[in-house]
Amino acid sequence: MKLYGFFRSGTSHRLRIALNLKRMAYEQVAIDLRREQHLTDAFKAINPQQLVPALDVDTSVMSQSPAIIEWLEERYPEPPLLPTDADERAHVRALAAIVGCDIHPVNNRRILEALRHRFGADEAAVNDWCGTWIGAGFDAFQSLLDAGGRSGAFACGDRPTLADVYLVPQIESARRFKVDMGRWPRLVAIDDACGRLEAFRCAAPAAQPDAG
Ligand SMILES: N[C@@H](CCC(=O)N[C@@H](CS)C(=O)NCC(=O)O)C(=O)O
Repeated sequence: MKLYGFFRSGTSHRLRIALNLKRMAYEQVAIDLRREQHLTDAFKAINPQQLVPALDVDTSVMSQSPAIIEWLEERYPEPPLLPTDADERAHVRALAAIVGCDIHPVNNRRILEALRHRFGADEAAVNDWCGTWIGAGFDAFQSLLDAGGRSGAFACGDRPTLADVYLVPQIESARRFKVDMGRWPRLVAIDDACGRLEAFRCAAPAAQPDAG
């Protein structure tokens, strides 16, 4: 497998975590978003949407991290990233969707570039924008955890699920945008628990060959 990604991209980060948890071997191809390598014709031929990540699995090139992660779960069910119970699966998917559908898209690079160049936002305004949507999403994430009354070190029980796969990169990004994580102690505790697992540590942006 060949993963086209960028060390600091949250969606690449979440896919690396999922691949590592599934113990998949993969080669990495760095697409430097700072140098707009994703906007080249060469990368457009790989992913017409010109976003990372993309995963070349020999028979096809897949895009959209949620679709790729669900494919991984179906194709390589062990270890599972979703609970067996349907209600629990819905809970885990809801937590993942808070990040994947409601936080990440509005804080993506191209949105922030539009805020800067079309609407004159400076870095303080950009951080404020990101903090607003991260805060709203993390409030909901933590409320859902508190309301669920589930125990365990991870978002849903004693082993990582999709909810953790999505949460950890979003916390990494929140810290980059200088969001004070003090408001969400439970999320910080989950991040710490994930950080004790090699699959998460090896997926961290700082651990990638293109980090810098
Ligand atoms: N929904 C897509 C989003 C992919 C995405 O937006 N990736 C970001 C990096 S985290 C990107 O390539 N951004 C380039 C840009 O915004 O210019 C997924 O989950 O794969």
